[in-house]
Amino acid sequence: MTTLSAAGQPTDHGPALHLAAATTPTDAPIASPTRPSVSLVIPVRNEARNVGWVLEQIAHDIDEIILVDGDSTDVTLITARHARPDIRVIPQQGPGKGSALRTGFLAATGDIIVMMDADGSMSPQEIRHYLHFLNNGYDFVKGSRFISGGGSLDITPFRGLGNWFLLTVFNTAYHAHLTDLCYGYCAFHRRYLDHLRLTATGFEIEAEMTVRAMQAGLRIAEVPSLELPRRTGTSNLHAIRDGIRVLRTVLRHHRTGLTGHLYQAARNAAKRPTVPAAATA
Ligand SMILES: Nc1nc2c(ncn2[C@@H]2O[C@H](COP(=O)(O)OP(=O)(O)O)[C@@H](O)[C@H]2O)c(=O)[nH]1
Ligand SMILES: [Mg+2]
Repeated sequence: MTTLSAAGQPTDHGPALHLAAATTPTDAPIASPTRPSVSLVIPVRNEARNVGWVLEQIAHDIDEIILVDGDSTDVTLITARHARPDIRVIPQQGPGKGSALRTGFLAATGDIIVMMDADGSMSPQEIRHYLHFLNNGYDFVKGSRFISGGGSLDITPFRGLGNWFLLTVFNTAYHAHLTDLCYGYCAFHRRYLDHLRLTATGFEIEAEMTVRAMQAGLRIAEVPSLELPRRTGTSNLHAIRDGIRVLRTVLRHHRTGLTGHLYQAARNAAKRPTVPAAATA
């Protein structure tokens, strides 16, 4: 894994399995010989008062904007289409933000997929930083609010503590040196979507993506991101319920080292089916 320091200097912490593949002729951008095409996936649920502000700032060199709707009951979709008539709107398959993102990823056609929220907490101007690193050898780029140059005006102290705890568990379990875990601003090459093997349905999707990217040996970069306050409305996240889901996700996939083997042994023991009484007769 490779992360970037605040100064943008790479520091290697592990194997970089996919760099060679990224330079093969078969991976050349389809849309243009010079620039890979970009799909932006935005999960949206009742963000009528925020989504227009977000869409109006998206640069026109983003090739495709996919809004994945979670049964919004307000005028989110009307507002969105008014702001950007060229957006694609698709309904999410399954419940939760995770299902919405997975629906959007499958529908995306760009060489690169960027995901961001619709509540105004993420600035579309930062997209170019993610693209810069993807266009220069990295496979998976995640925003971080906790490296120099980043920050959050949205996170509560309680959620900050939870994120720190979950990040510590993650870094310990996977021998990683990341600085943020539960943050939904992220980008990756679409050719790695299958490697991520995503199954999460809720807010734990972001942690699952990071875990899977680590396990697949993708070159990971973190870029500083400033999380702005949600413009209006309230968060859909429940800190304790969703925090537990993130913890379970991080531990479920942990298979290396003594702790990973112990954890999987305990899981398997707990899952072992009991033999029905009739079958033993
Ligand atoms: N499609 C869809 N979008 C969702 C769902 N839950 C949240 N979102 C969107 O995901 C983004 C982040 O949600 P938010 O409530 O702000 O969570 P927070 O940023 O973690 O506090 C926003 O754009 C929401 O509209 C969902 O169930 N379905
Ligand atoms: Mg938010």
